[in-house]
Amino acid sequence: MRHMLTRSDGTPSRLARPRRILLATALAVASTLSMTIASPAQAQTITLYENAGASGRQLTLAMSSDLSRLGFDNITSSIRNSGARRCAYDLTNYRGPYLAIAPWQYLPWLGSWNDRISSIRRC
Ligand SMILES: [Ca+2]
Repeated sequence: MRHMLTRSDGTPSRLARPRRILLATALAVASTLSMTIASPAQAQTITLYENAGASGRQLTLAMSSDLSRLGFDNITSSIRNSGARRCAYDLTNYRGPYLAIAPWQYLPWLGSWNDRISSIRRC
């Protein structure tokens, strides 16, 4: 197809340029749309990571969760919150001291809260 739009001297014909611009515009619109659609879904989740810097095993939660039931008790080392404020509790069933996590906050290392979180919910 591209050969048909190329002159004998190898330069693109006048038809080729508008088509390329149209394609670029379509890609830009598609990219904008996918970002717009993705944001509301992500806004409801928080992801816990086994290791620092958002690495190792991970668990993404959309609702209040007791981590002992999910095999993720006392192992979280970093957190990426993709949504509303949440509280991470030292004990099961949302008890004990808690760590407040701001909306959209990324915590690459939990410091004194490393390997402590046992339950988490919006607060
Ligand atoms: Ca704990």
